[in-house]
Amino acid sequence: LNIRNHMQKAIEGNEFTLHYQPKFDLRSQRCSGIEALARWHHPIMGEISPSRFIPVAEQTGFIISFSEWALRQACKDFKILQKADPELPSVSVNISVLHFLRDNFVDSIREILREAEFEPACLDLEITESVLLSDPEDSIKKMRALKKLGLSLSLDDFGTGFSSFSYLKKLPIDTLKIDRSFIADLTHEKGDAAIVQGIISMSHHLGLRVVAEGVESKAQLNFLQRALCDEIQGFLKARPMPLQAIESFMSQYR
Ligand code: G
Ligand code: G
Ligand code: MN
Ligand code: NA
Repeated sequence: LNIRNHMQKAIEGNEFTLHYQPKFDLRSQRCSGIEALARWHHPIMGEISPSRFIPVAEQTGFIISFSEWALRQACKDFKILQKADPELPSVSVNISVLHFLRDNFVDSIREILREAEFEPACLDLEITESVLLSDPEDSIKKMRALKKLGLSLSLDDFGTGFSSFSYLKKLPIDTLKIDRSFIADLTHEKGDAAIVQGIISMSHHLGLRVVAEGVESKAQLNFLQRALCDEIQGFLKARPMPLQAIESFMSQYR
């Protein structure tokens, strides 16, 4: 099975779509944003998960055109969703390290925002700690330049990478997303509970908002509420869903 050769055609054939998973503010109970998650429906091979095709796209270099497609599509879809909920704050798009590290990454984001006539404050980019591995100072500069464009930055999958706390305090990010591996056993593993509580208080002292990912149970939600986590995302509240579904979800939610 060779998904490699099918990827360029897949963009042209509209085989990729973005699904959206809402995040919720624990204080106001309102939807605090949505995350775009790519889906590939191949006419013969069927559904191909991003955890399979993103790594292949990264190996082949296709990730750049894919990523630009995803950003453009998220901007388009967000404008539709804003009609269902004019108060919807922003859409988050996952950014591949390889895309982020390209010299012209900031220019490409600026160009996409301009072309889409998109309000920068409504775009959030999810990056991972791995952008710091090769040249941390250069990555921090890039992040500052992105913030200057007016968008927001989230640090995704936090806790699974190898970045050090000395960098964390320097990062011009807005939000930290606690990886779902720490949330999964939160209510029976003392160690995970301590780590999650610690990440939340540390983040607040650094002036960051905290999102807990992969919240699946009421018990996890209760813990996170007591720990003063800002936002949650996960199957307990909502799964990633197609544009039309999130559109009706949003209008019900208002
Ligand atoms: O939605 P799902 O759990 O299947 O996503 C699997 C992985 O693929 C996650 O790590 C997610 O961040 C990543 N992913 C989903 N959509 C995109 C995308 O548009 N771009 C990039 N770079 N990664 C994505
Ligand atoms: O790497 P990233 O955090 O972007 O990955 C998001 C992935 O997590 C998506 O593939 C999404 O489908 C998945 N996801 C979202 N909520 C939950 C959840 O509550 N439980 C589990 N197991 N996965 C989730
Ligand atoms: Mn993410
Ligand atoms: Na994650």
